Amino acid sequence: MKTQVGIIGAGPAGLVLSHLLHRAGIESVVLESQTRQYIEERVRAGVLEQGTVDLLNELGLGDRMMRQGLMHYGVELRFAGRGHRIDFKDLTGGKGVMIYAQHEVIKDLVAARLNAGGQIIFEAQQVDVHGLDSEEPVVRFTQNGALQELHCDFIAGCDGFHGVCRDSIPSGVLKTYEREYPFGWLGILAEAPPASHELIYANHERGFALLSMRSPKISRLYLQCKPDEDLNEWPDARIWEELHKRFATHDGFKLTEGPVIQKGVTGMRSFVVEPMQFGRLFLAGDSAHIVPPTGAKGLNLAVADVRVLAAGLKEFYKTGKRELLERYSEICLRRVWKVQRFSWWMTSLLHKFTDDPEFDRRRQLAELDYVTTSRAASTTLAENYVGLPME
Ligand code: FAS
Ligand code: PHB
Repeated sequence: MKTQVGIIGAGPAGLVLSHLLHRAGIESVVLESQTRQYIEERVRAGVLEQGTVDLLNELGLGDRMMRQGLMHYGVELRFAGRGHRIDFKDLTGGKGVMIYAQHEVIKDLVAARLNAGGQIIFEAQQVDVHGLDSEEPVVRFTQNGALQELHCDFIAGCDGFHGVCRDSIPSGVLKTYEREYPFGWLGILAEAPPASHELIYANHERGFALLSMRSPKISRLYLQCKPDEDLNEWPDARIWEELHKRFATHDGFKLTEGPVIQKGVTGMRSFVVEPMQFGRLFLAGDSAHIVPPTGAKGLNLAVADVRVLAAGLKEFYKTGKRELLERYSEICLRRVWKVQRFSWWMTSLLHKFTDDPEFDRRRQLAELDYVTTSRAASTTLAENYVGLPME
């Protein structure tokens, strides 16, 4: 098999890239190790920045999102028993975020790509890459037990944190930056109408909690837990009891309960590799960086990376020039580190650090008080949350 760009991974990064390349008249083949059903049902992110929403609409992929998604123009920060709204519309000149589940985005992207005659090879096993520093890199994989080779001009490593592409770069080339957090998130999906029409980020002495949603009937709730929390110790009743405590307010806020249809624990880390390219291999999304989900940035940063990569590939195929491709890492990493900073800051502002002395707890509350009473400080949060402008 031969194509121009071999894309490994059918997550937000790989699929958006395949659409951007298609629009630029550049061929690509997407290789995905899982089944179509698996990736279309995998519960992950839920918040799309204004820029991601605009790009999906620009690509003609946003119809269902605009019909079924929930546009939000603010969030609530809750602490010391009181809620404080951050008004995105007022603070960012009208921008907002779209609440639309990642797996719904994946469904839309896969369907549109296949309807346009695009090639997505599901259940591609034993994927590995060769000749990254040659003019014609090769992706080898097995499909139904048969060995296949995909010859391409470039490889996009969109295979997530646990993929093969990052590790295929020779040792010594990449520099890794990492921070592990001493907690995780226990997340549930519940058939319960969300108790608030906007997201609530709660800082509580018992730990962080987040009220999010997927639809007017489905709530998505998270609470801070141990990184290796044992779900068996969390029957639904205990989860609801803890959530009630962490969202409690002086004016009697009531959380709506309902059947829990999915629950899981995710660890929290900040991770970046530099550079994000080696020879003809370009890393994008979680294969190059991970952010803690407190800033709701993971999916959006993956999309931001492939916008830069697509522009570089378009310049190369149209003009033969490689300037943008050579600056790919530099351009992406400027945004990656700003988003890392914001995600770390939201995580530090809202979570309980057990080993922190009382001083830090009071400092956290003072920062929350400042962020929710200073226009300058709340503007900083708002402009980062809705998404910083693309370079
Ligand atoms: P992805 O991981 O989405 O996609 C990579 C794809 O590559 C996958 O489909 C995988 O199956 C495939 N793949 C892997 N290895 C392969 C191989 N060897 N060969 C072929 N294919 C291979 N972000 C938020 O903003 N908010 C959230 O609430 C949130 N929740 C999350 C919850 C969880 C459990 C996780 C893990 C992440 C969450 N994230 C969240 C972050 C998430 O949204 C990611 O940032 C986003 O999926 C990144 O997209 P990709 O880089 O495309 O990687
Ligand atoms: C979600 O809806 O899953 C979600 C929302 C906001 C976050 C993280 C996750 O910060």
